[in-house]
Amino acid sequence: MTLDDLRKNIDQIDDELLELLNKRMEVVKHVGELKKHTKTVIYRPEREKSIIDRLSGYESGLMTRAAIEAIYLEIFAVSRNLELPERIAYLGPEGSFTHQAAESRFGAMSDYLALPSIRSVFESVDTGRARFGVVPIENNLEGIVKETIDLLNETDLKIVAEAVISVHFTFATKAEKLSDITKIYSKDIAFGQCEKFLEEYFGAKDEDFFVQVDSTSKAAKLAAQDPNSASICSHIAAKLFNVPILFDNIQDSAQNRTRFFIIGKDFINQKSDNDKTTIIAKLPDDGKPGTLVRFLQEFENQGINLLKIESRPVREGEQFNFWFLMEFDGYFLDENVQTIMKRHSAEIKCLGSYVKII
Ligand code: PRE
Repeated sequence: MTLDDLRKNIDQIDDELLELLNKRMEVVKHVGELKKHTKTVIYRPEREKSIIDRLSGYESGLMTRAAIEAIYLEIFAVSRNLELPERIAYLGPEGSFTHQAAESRFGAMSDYLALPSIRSVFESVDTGRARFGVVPIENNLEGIVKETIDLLNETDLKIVAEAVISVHFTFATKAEKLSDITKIYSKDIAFGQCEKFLEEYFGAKDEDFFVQVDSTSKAAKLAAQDPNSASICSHIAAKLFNVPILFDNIQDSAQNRTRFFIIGKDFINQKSDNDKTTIIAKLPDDGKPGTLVRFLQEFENQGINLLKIESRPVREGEQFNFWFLMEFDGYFLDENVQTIMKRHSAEIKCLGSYVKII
């Protein structure tokens, strides 16, 4: 077969695909109308997961789970926009890793709003300017993001889903040759995490060769304007500002992962077959020993697997008291979870149950 023949074949399949996608969107429109009547939420992460699980289970052909997921997340994004366009706020700037996390959930087609702080993301969701917000919660090298956990305590927003992004840095430049590069833009921590690469390719350089800027996306933007410069930035930032990627994955450690929360207002997920629940517990401080240990013991008694416990100081009062963010396997309406929730109803705030990714 010639290339022309093969392309004709592809054109024919694409026609069929488009016809099927149009058919799918017709059904989705009906779902949207139904949801409008019943006032139910559009975004259903657990349903999206079950569709991807089902399709990945067929194990036929060349489509891997990752490939199916990548394509379907875009299909879902188009579907949701058809049902009701929903804006997604994230901790910016454009091209940040949080932007990448947002796109990994909501696809490239959604209506995004880049905001300058974690607090402003929470506020935009609280006031309804955005339907969902995306914020970092922890990094496996740096630990918890205090601002996010404190705002989850202060506000009444819920966790809709979690996402995990491996932090990969790329080296992007418009220069033809490495020897043409006179400066490299990046953020301090990115320079720090790519030391081996910089040592290997650039060795000893004057201090002004490495230019620190506020964000890796800004670095990409600057590198786009000067062909004799380069930037260490995220893949998405290099793409966004059209700076060719010369090297990918240049970070010293491959184990750099950040976990994000997708937050929403008045949001309850339906139960899936693999849920995780996050709560905030403020245990009474009666000065007697064992309050925390007895509380934790209840989880074991109910056969609930605890995944995380993070303590934060109570700001008010004279004592150095603590409250806890806790995570465990299970759905908040499960009988064993409810036993604990009811017993401690005044002390527990449930932040949501959602599909477990890690
Ligand atoms: C659909 C779209 C958005 C939801 O997040 C989940 C699934 C889909 O395209 O399949 C349809 C839908 O709205 C639904 O099943 O509730």
